[in-house]
Amino acid sequence: MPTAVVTGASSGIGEATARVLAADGHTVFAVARRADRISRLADEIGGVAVPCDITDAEDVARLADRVGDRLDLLVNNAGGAKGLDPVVEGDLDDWRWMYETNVLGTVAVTQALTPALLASGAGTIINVGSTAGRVTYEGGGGYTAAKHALAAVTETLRLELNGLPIRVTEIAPGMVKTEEFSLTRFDGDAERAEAVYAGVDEPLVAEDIARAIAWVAAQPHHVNVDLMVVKPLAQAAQWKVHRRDR
Ligand code: 8X3
Repeated sequence: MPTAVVTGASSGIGEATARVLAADGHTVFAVARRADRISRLADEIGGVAVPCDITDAEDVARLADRVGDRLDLLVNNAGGAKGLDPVVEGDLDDWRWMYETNVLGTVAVTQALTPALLASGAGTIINVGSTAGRVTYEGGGGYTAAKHALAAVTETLRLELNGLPIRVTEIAPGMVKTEEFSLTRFDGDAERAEAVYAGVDEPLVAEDIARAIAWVAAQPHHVNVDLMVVKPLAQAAQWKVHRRDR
């Protein structure tokens, strides 16, 4: 059975991805900080729960030990946004958190698991970026900077791994309505979180991105999908979102 590591598997895109990959025949290592959630998920999908804070070096080393010598697929999904303040008013702790989780955590996990991906002879790394890694928008400074950095890391990795049997993909979702993304951004303010999706017919849901990830992983190994940008029909651009009654 092929094996897959999915970070940020306790909810949203990560959880949905773990489910879809398991249904596609992977043994999934579900990785996140919240042990209770991933252990329930792992029980349901016949996977392995690995409690891990990807920004903690010891946790990441333990993850690599648990995965062992061989890994087919790494989905670096853990990350998120905090705040929607203009750059000149931004909270630097929020910026630090975004860089640590979206960028440095992804790099740490990738470093730790690359030997196992190489050992598979046909490894795949899929980094979950964002449309925020391709454009900028007011208030998005800390998040767009982190996701642009992640896009740069993904592209650099592809260059550096050229000639080795690991392909590297960035999936860049636009507006996805998940349980927690906007709640985290607005520090638990449910009203502000909900307003992001107000009047939008069918924002993407986590399963939409999970299916895209599974499709990329299912291509023959010589097919490297460099970048897949996925937005809801209602979102023509980062800033152009059709909303009912407006
Ligand atoms: C999420 C997309 O529009 O909130 O990655 O930056 S957005």
